[in-house]
Amino acid sequence: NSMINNRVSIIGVPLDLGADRRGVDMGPSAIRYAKVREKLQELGYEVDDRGDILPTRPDSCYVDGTKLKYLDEIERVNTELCHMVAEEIGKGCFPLILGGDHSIAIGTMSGVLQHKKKLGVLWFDAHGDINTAETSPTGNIHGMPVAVSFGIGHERLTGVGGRGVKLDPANFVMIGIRDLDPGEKVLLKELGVTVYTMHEIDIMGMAKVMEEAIALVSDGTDGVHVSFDMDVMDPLHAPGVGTPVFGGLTYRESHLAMELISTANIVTSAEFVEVNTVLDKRNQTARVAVALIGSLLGERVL
Ligand code: 5AB
Ligand code: MN
Ligand code: MN
Ligand code: MN
Repeated sequence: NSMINNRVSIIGVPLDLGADRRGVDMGPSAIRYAKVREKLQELGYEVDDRGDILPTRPDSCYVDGTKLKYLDEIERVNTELCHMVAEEIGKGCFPLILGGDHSIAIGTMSGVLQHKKKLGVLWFDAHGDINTAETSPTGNIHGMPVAVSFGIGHERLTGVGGRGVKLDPANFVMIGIRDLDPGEKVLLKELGVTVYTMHEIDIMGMAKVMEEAIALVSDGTDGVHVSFDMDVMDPLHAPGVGTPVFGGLTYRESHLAMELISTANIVTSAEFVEVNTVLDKRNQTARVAVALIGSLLGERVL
């Protein structure tokens, strides 16, 4: 794998404020318990576990005037994450971020953008995560990172990592989507984001979907980020998620997607988020995450 260098830096972000629900804060611990470091070492990587970026826990839910929950702390954690991701890439390491709720994608992507000005993104999720304060039914920031990455949303979120460098919707692809809020549908169409919902995956098959998706994110880009929300999988395979939606990816479909990305040699950073240990069964979801990380970074049966 020539695009991926052989050094991986693990960064844990035990943040759950973006989901306004306990449980995903233990995601990084659960994924480490499922032996992510050992898996990467087996694959021949030199692994540096940078530990966790620790959020403080406000004892009451601070709500911004625009109804965003825990804006202060989410901005602070993401700013720190942005710097750390940029630093690791600067050292020549592949950043692997363990969540935590999906609001951490704000920090991850802005950090990667410091180095890769034309970044492609493969967004695996049951949800669109493209709400704004105006369209969000919950005020939860984990439903907003995609909008923020396009420069749309609260200025304290779009400002993480500096204004100006934002993602191009033409190189942003969503896979596995099956639950969108009304405002999200409007924005996705307006921006022209390519969305492979479960319907397209059923009809085309995952191999064809990934062939097209990989072409879109690697066209004229200087890097590709994989953002993997565990709720993209069917709750049967990944029960430990905060917002489960029926009709998701099977174990094999998700692995096939990771294997094809790996074979294409395009990925330059990745994050696995939304593992909720409180709702999980014997750490199953964290173990699935580690298996997927293996496939994404080159593991094969033979
Ligand atoms: B996740 C919902 N659209 O905005 C909202 O898990 C759910 O990161 C967001 O994909 C789910 O609150 C966020 C209803
Ligand atoms: Mn998500
Ligand atoms: Mn989701
Ligand atoms: Mn979720």
